Amino acid sequence: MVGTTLGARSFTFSHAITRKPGQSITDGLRAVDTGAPSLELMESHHKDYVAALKSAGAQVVELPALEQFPDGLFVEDAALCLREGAVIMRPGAPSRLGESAAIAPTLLQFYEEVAMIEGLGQGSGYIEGGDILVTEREILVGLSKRTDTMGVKQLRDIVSRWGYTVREVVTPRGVLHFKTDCSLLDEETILSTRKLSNSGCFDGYEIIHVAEGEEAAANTIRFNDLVIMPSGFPKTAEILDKAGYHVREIGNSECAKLDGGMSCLSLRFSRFV
Ligand code: CIR
Repeated sequence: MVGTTLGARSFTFSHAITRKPGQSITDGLRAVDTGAPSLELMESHHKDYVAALKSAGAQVVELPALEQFPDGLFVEDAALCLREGAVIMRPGAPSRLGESAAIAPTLLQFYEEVAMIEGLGQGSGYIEGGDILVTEREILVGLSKRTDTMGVKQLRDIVSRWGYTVREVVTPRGVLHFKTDCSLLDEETILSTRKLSNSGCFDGYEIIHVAEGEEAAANTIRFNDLVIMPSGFPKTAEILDKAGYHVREIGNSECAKLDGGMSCLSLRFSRFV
């Protein structure tokens, strides 16, 4: 397999935080209404997702549902967890702003340093975790409807203290988050849609493209040795398998109705105690 170096900080993790879906998921944000998600089926997929993380070696902190935040299960958008510290995001979706405060107590259990993105007036200073791709050499942040330049600037100011370089890129029009269309597979390799990689933002990396017609397979997670991807994309699963990755497929039909996928459902990080 390509890139199995133990200790790669961009995909070697000890912990994950997840949040259970609640009854209010039917009010979750979505670009296009393709029908109400089933809580029962979503819960079942969520259990499989948590089990996959555990099988990859994660200690999983499973937070209870937050009914006042229908999108609260997409914990990735509320924070960025790095080895040196955590950064609490400031979601660009008004209904999700309060998720930041809700995740803070959990982060404080693990981190001495927890920084915050601040609002800067005139509706600026927004950033969501779904727009942030951490690779071994840099942090890419895609501007989107949820993430603006002032949000990226603040993130850069915070994480540059910890030695990280932030590169501002652009999320394609009509795509919710930067990582809706890409994922890290290893130190050098990105899984991407052609639409995103055509922008040139991954020049210098190895790129594996999702199969044509399987664009929704681009949002996966690499957690230690495992690549967790949504089920229903057999050609992309085969491409990854042939490239030597250990793939686990998880049902995502219900989260997909809310534009959510594998990365959104967890915060992944390392704490060595
Ligand atoms: C939203 O629109 O905010 C949610 N329904 C989906 C969030 C997905 N999060 C992610 O891609 N990181």
